[in-house]
Amino acid sequence: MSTIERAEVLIASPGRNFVTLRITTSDGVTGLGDATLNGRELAVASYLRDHVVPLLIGRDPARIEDTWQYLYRGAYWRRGPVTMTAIAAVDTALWDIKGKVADLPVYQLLGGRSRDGVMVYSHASGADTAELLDDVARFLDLGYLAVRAQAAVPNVKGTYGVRKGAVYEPAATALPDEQPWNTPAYLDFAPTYLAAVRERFGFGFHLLHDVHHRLTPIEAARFGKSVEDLRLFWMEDPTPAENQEAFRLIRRHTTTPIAVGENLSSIWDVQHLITEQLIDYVRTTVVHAGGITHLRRIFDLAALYQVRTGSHGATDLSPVSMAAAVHVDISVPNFGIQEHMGHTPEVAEVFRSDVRFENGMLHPSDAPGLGVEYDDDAAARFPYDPRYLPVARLADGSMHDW
Ligand code: GCO
Ligand code: MG
Repeated sequence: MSTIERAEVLIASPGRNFVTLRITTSDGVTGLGDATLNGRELAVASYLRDHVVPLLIGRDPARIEDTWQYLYRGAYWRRGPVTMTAIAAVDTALWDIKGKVADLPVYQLLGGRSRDGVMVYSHASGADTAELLDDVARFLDLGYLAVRAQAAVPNVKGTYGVRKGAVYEPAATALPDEQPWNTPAYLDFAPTYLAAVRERFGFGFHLLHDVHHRLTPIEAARFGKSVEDLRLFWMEDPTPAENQEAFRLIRRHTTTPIAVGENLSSIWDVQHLITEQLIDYVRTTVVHAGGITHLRRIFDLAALYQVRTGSHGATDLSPVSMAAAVHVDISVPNFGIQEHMGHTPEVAEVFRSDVRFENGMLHPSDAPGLGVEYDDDAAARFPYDPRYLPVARLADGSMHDW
């Protein structure tokens, strides 16, 4: 019987930090799993290195479900992003290994294709409406069928989601950047630029918007109502989701579809959102929600309630996660959309991925496993670089959700 012989925690920062788990079997087969938790990377690295790797050595790499249960139940302490990201890394690496052993791409192990390609959205942004419109035009020219639109709220420095250079990277400082927030200004301004996008480009593509947890339920209800005629594909994270009940209030007031889940880590965190049909898209991901095994469980629950998938795919998800996401997305019956921000050439030097973008869709690799390789020599050129996500404060100095 083949056994797990080695499990290495690899940390590299090709422009941003990534933590990767590489498992090697006694037959010399390797599997990769993403373990990146933006701004809290070393916590997952330690969880894996100090508490999980010793438990993996000698285990049967083919027993994916059993290993998942062993790490989840065996921790005693339940859920949480650090635990679930660590379990996800192991799970993803074992699926990669299973694919390589079977000589099949992972999506074939998941039941094969349910569709020809995975529709993705990318991020258009601007310092003002005019700049945003130019950026939307650029993404439509690139063939995107869906575009997310965010513009800087006047006089709110560092509004969420607005790109400064070529790449949007919020975890940009050695200590958390303090950014102001002003809800009334946002509520007045955001509907105007979303309307400007529809006026200029029409309704022939999907338009998305990320509220990024900034509103109370009643404010979110008002926002959703005010943009109903613009027929958004979704408004994302309109209010924080610790209290799943909160979404019932939003639902009572608006038909604007809702997407939630990028910072949630288990099926229990989205249980009521799904079973009470309080959302339309669930944004949990391979890396932060327990790997392919657990994500499929969430997506299957969602399918029962006509909730579709819309996984997170920001730059802090490594190409390993993005590849795994595309294998899942192409196979599940209730796929909705996949976020795709893309990575820089430096990231591609460390992670060689065969995922292809064509006509607004991503296509999985047909290589056995996930189809991603890790280049240790390239990684050695990009050592860990401590970075934090920003925090948000209101005008009176009190903390707000970033
Ligand atoms: C998104 C997200 C990201 C997050 C980031 C945090 O919709 O893509 O909101 O931009 O802020 O992933 O690490
Ligand atoms: Mg988001």
